[in-house]
Amino acid sequence: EEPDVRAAVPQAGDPSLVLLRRVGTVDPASLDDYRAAGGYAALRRAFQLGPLGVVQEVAEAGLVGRGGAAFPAGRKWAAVAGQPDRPHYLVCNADESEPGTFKDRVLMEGDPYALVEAMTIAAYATGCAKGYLYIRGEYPRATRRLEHAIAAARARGLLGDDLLGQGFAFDIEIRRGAGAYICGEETAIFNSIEGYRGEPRSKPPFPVEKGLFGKPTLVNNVETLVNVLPILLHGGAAYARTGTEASTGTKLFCVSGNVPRPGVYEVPFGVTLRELLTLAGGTSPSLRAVLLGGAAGAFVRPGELDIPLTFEGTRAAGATLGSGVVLVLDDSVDLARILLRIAEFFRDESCGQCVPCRVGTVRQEEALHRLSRAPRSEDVTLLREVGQAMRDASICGLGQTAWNAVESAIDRLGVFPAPSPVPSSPEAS
Ligand code: L3W
Ligand code: SF4
Repeated sequence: EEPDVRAAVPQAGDPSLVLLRRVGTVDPASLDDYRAAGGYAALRRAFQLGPLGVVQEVAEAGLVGRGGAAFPAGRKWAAVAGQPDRPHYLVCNADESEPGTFKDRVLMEGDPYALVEAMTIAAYATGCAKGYLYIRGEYPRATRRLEHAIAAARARGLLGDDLLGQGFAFDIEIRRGAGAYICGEETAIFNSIEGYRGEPRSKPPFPVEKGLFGKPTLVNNVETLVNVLPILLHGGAAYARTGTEASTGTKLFCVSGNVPRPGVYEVPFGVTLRELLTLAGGTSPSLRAVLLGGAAGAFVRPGELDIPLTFEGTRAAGATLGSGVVLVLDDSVDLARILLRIAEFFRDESCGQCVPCRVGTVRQEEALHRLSRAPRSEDVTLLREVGQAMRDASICGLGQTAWNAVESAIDRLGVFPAPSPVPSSPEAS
């Protein structure tokens, strides 16, 4: 039996938490507990505001997507709400598969009704009668808890034909992934739900216009949706007072690796990486690097721990927040092996649909294997050329970001330094 969710939330019970405030303190099976802890007050508020009012609050909050791309949620919601084509669909992306990411799992296992309520609000605001919760196949406990929460909500009239007597109909169907990372890409999810191979579609058209079954579709990550609850409870403007101007609210970070207290941490945007790591027990003098943003992210050096954890701050430092991965590596870790593992992951998970990614991820892994045996500057040059081709010409985010971590390890950490030139012999001169 896997350890329960509480073990993954070192801050459980801290009254300053927003997104994690119920995790580890309420019974995730009990709708009564959820309501007693403030559940369903946000949906009631949504009904008072009306669909347009909800979209306005989300826009005013400055909420941006938490899956890695940070697209403004208010713009997405307004775009779906304004589409004349019907029906509209809602898809919650719960296919959390980025290596080192486990925040959505903690939310779903520890506070499943929050996601059900947040999906209901999103559907109400954007005119969706049907929602799909696309959940990672390797999350059986989260799936069971959500199945239970959906059934309990339906039994109490919180899902179904006429929610709380408001004349609004909405229901949620769970679809389980089957182990492919690419099925977390939003358009690959649509193909998977429709019964096709989980391959990304070319964008545009964006899902807001033509998504699931060719209809306007709102796709948001679990954490993005759960943020809508505090936004409605306190108002968008109040929500936006936490964090920075461009990164509002709080963020869940998945801290793992060589730290004393790994787990999911919730902090306001703007705290520094050093402050976050202090919460997790601090780092040792043997710290070598921190991988920020996951396999598609970048390495940060020990001298850069004062980087502010915001979208703009990490971008300015040549890194990314991604989905919130903070993987701490000390000098006991063989970095070349970590890079090989990342390259193997992308090669394995590439759907193979487009050449730059299908071939590039293989070439990248081969070059890293050669480099781990003997540094050769030709292989570093090859990695750069292949990496640039993947970034420029791949259809989706997997191929576009498959070289990010390797590039940053070479450029920022000095992995695979160029061999010193062989001194020229006196005869040659
Ligand atoms: C309407 C436009 N909508 C963009 C929408 C688009 C999508 C969102 C972001 O994710 C990230 C990467 C990694 N009109 C629009 C529009 N949209 N322009 O905005 O779009 P995009 O294309 O920037 O990003 P994306 O392909 O959705 C790429 C991260 O994902 N990643 C892995 C993430 C893994 C997890 C996890 O395991 N939980 O999140 C890998 O690449 O950080 O930034 O909805 O439709 N003009
Ligand atoms: Fe598939 Fe890779 Fe192309 Fe994405 S970039 S569509 S994963 S082959």
